[in-house]
Amino acid sequence: MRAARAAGDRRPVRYPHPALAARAARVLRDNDTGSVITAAPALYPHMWSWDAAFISIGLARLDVQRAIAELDTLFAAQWRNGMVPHIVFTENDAYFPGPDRWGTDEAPDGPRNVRTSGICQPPVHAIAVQRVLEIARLSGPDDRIDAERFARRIWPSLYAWHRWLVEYRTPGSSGLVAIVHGWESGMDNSPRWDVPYDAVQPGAALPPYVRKDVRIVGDASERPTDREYDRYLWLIEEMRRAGYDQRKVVENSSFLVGDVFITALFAMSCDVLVELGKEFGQEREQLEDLTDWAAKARTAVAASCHSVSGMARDRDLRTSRWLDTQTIAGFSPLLCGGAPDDVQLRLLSLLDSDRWCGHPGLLAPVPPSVSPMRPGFTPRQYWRGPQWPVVVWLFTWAFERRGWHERARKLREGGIRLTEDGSFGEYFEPFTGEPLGSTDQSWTAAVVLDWLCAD
Ligand code: 9WN
Repeated sequence: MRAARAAGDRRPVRYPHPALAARAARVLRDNDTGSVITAAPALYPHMWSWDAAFISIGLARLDVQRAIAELDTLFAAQWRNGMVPHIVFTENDAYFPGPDRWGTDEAPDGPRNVRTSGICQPPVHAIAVQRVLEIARLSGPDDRIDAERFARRIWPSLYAWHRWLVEYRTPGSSGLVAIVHGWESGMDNSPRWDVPYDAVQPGAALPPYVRKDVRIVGDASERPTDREYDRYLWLIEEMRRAGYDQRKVVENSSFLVGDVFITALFAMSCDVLVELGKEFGQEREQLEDLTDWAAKARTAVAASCHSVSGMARDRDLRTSRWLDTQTIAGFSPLLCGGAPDDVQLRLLSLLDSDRWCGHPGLLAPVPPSVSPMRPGFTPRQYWRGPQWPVVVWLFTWAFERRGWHERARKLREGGIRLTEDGSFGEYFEPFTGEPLGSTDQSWTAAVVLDWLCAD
């Protein structure tokens, strides 16, 4: 089916849904190296942790075995201490920083047979495993049996990953899961991190480097700045010096921030792991751990809410200061629940208002990464304004789970509206719908496929 030219639309093409689904499937197939689906064809030629989780959900709509293989590949790179690394490197050397810059080969807990980065990304993997299982159950008895075996087999690795986050990444009393690098949040240059990054002072010992991303993305202003990259690389330097010993990393890192969005995802993923664990007969003690971690994470998210706006906040754990920047992460309590009713109502009406999804200029009524009404909103720059389909997917998934079906449906329709130009952009300019960053981004294709198949 061909794309239709839409009269009066700000974009020239809109694909009918069956054609859009076929294109999404083709993106996933084309980005498959045989062993991994790369996050994007040129810009990201490796496996990323949270990308792989979303990709497996889209893959399950096409081929349950392939979805299982993708998650297995990621977890084969899990560190011995439990950490799931943010990048699993392929042989391709078109991405910087590559494995040599990370220097994790000597890390005591690193995996032996594969090269990885030395940090993590948001814990959405349990959510992916459960979703793959749900899809497999609809798909037929063989897929169901395979997915159930897989869920039972991978459960202990998921538990170890969650335990790592509690043991090594929940320092201090805020109860928020902490990150030691903006890349760990997955929202790399979000204004959430501006204040803590100001305190990161790259030393003279920062080895020289040449960025590759800005050569691939034609317009460098869609990417983080060089100033930001200096800081990203300096933090890697600090971790190398700490020998990737997690206690030392957390102790010495000049960037240590309690991430409220990750904390909300962690709470939900713990819930999901409990559900899977009960079904597959995991030990009671571990189920109790997970229930306890979920409750603590929820309490931490609720405690972070601003007394006036209701928005959840990150916390700079180096200075013990709340970070008041209002971004999409402020809606974290709507994902995981746990905030008082009045706060939740305030957040819902804010989300619907013209400051967010109801902004009259938006092409699609889904939340941008930063409110278009805030100073500092930059509609073309990465996590500082554009809309990210994958984040929209998280909201649709969480809202369904909370029983808010009508809200979930509206966001899903908005997500499809945003992406029906068939470009599968990494992120989108909110007013024009122009795809930015990479096109044919695997996780965008995956979430669109999941939305379309759920219709
Ligand atoms: C650094 C792969 C990743 C996503 C992140 C996104 C971007 C990397 C980069 O791409 O980050 O990890 O080089 O910009 O911010 O969320 O996982 O798609």
